[in-house]
Amino acid sequence: MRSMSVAETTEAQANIGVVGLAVMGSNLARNLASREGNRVAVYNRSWEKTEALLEEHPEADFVAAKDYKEFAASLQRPRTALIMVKAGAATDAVITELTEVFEPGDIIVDGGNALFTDTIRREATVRETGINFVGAGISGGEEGALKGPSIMPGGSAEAWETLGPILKSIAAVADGEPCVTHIGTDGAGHFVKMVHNGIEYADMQLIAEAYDLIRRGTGKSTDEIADIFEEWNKGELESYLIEITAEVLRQKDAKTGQPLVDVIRDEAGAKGTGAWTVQTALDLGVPVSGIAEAVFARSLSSSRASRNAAANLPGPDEEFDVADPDAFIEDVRLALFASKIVAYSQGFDEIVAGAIQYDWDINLGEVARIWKAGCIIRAQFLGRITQAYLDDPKLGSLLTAPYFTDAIAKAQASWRRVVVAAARTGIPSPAFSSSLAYYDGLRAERLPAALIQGQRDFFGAHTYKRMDADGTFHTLWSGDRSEVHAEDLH
Ligand code: NBP
Repeated sequence: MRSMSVAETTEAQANIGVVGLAVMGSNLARNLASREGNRVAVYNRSWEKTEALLEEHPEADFVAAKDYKEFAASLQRPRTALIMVKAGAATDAVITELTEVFEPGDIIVDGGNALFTDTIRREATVRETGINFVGAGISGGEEGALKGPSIMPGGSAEAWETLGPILKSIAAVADGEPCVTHIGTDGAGHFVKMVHNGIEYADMQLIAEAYDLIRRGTGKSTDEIADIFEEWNKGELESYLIEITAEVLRQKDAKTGQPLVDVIRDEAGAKGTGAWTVQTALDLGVPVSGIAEAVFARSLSSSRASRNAAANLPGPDEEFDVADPDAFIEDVRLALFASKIVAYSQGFDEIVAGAIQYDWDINLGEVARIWKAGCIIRAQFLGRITQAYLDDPKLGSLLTAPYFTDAIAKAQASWRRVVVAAARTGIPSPAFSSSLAYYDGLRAERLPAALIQGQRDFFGAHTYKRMDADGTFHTLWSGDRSEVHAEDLH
């Protein structure tokens, strides 16, 4: 169908509009236009991108606007616009423009990677105009945007009524259901998307550690390790990230013929959503150590100057000499699975804490369900999480759900062997080992935190609680008093 500019049309014709036609926006606009019943208004600050989209995709039913006024005029009421611009100041600028041409009842959706606290702020500001504002996390990158992403919208229930069918029409599908659900009010969608990205960091780091241990422990080639990952992808580790890892490992460099992974600099980049997940977890007091280690591991990798300066620091004398490579590889697989369960459990703990803090009613089983397709952490494994919350909606830690308890029970001997082998031979495995430490900390009957409470009370009179009595106590520690007194401060 031929695309039109608004000047050629006489009435509002589009049921959805997209502002921002870079990689994500143009692919989402094409995805929207490809679905029955949708007519898509498109606008980009610079006309070149709009023009390129129209020229390259004459098959799509777009109504192109040259300014915000034309864009608003091309939309049926309630007007619905999806913003896909660079997160931050650009989003605020577009919101300001749209609120000037939209009316009460219309809907502005920010599909960019906004920080959830920005979304909370924006929702409150836009709500005053009577316009609905929805922050929607969208995962899946360029391909997901075109073929079907996983979508995590927040915002009001009223906005969801109009928006729901449109988002369902473009989302990925898992088990016959679209990978989108109304997450909760205001910033809930972007919060959940942020945690999704944090889990993604942990998942990637764990896979990288598994690869490193196998390569250095067994001397297998990248092609052989690709075969191992392909095999793993047929079992409980089945996931998009395991699948693409095999492909990345198999890739040869066009210039040298070497495995591409050996040519790429070992300095991992980051765009910040992993750091947000950890910063937010620190504020909420939720231990997300697997995610934090993954973020820090990227920082360490890109600290080139420090790494150069430390290159000659002494390591262990012990060689990494694996006697039974097949048994070791199976140990690594199980260690990866156990650590992955910990990372997801920590991520869901953060969502629970966020929901309490910000008063969101988030269905955790639904969150796992909409991550089953379209997004980067998509995996069959997520079905187990959905089931765990269906079986027990009040479930505390995911680790206590029978399936996961069982999986870790089966994996833990391997997990411990791998962490010991890595420590003895000096192979960094921060995510494997911190996940194991978290697991042991969580299940410990008694932790050395009692000593920390003693230290705190000693230097700062921070008080402590006793095992054998209610109330808060402070001890008059040493000094010139010969006796130690405890007094109930209440
Ligand atoms: P970019 O993040 O590269 O942003 C480029 C777009 O922002 C262009 O359309 C540009 O218009 C527009 N823009 C800017 Br910059 N400043 C503007 C302003 N003041 N007013 C209006 N428009 C402005 O695009 P992207 O990679 O497609 O990502 C879009 C959003 O989706 C981001 O928030 C991103 O974080 C998120 N996201 C990306 C991915 C991914 O895989 N890339 C995945 C998931 C989410 P111009 O053409 O006139 O310069």
